[in-house]
Amino acid sequence: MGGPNGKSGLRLWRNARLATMADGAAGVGIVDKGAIAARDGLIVYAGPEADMPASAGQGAETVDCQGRWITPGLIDCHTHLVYAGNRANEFEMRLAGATYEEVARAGGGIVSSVRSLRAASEDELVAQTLPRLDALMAEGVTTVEIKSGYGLDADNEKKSLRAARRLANERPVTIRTTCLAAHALPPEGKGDKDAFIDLVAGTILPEVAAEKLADAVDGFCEGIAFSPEQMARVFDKAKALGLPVKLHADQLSNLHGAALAARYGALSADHLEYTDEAGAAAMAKAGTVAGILPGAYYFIRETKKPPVDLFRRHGVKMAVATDSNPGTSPLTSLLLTMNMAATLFGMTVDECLAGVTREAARALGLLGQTGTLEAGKSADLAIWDIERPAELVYRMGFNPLHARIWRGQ
Ligand code: DI6
Ligand code: FE
Repeated sequence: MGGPNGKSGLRLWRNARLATMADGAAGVGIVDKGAIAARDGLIVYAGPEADMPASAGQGAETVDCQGRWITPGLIDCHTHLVYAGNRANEFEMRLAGATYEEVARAGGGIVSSVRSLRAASEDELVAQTLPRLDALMAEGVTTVEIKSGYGLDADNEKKSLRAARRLANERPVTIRTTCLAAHALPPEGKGDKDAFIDLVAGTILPEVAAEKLADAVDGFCEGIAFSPEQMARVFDKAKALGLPVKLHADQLSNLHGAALAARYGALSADHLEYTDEAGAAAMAKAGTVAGILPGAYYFIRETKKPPVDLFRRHGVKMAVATDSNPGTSPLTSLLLTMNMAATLFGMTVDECLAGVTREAARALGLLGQTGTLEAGKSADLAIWDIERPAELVYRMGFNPLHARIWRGQ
């Protein structure tokens, strides 16, 4: 035995049941009497304990999992986790009969979160976001994507992205940041969306890229936000800056956002309630992942469901994420999100589990590093007190996490 975490950095989890989620494995890739060995935070072996090469476990600090299940650490690939304040007041207005649009006209909506975020310091943003991040991590989440989009000017967009990056110093978790400057027109935009897109492409994105604050660029393509032509200008700039793109597409109407995202080789197109067959076919061809977000559908009581069957038929990969945000999805449970994806959209248990592991990693361009239990990947693990993987999707509001491992620790 080495010392804590082994002098050699070797760790071994044995006597476990694995859901490896490996691409191409049947179902969730079950290994009944499994073991995982890691060296310096990377998996060196994941598979049947009986087949493990002796060298993989020699001298390792060993954990007997007593038959517990191990899945890859969960990945929330679409969140707006960094914001200030909340919008519980708007929730009450909507309960009293107001629509999302009426609330926005009364000075609420995204713009109210913009006011709050601009008034908050970077330290305050970090402090206000940590409890939400902790809630996700308490359920075995090891990677979180976080978007800006409540700053809507260069300084405040950069402040949000810096706050998001700082969370990775505060907690053992992988953070990926996305610049969503093209989220809404800020109050000072005075109705001129094209001029704001000039600002996004001409100033905000170049400054964000120069300071390496974002791993990707996102936008909100919708009647109440930006047109496909405006989004294309944002994407052209992102490509020129070497940043991958993704899109909030077809959430409230079909502007053919899915096809637009596919044309730009987007990592993912998300929401997709109104996506048509041509959109699904284009996404399949481009390898663009569908981001399924049942939290927003539930919270704003949408009735149009994303065409999960079309995605299956065309072979579009599906990720599942919380879309955690103060306006349409104040949700910080990826386990409950899986339950919603199954109950509301008819996704299978295997699809839900893949959606918060392998496919979420793919949606972030991180499939080479995490998202499955395979040699060469980061030892990001969730160890569960369950009898079968379906329990992770079946429960509502119960957390069976036993332990969470990030990069072998
Ligand atoms: N789609 C959404 O549902 C959220 N953003 C987006 O692009 C709404 C965010 C909010 O209301 O604060
Ligand atoms: Fe979103």
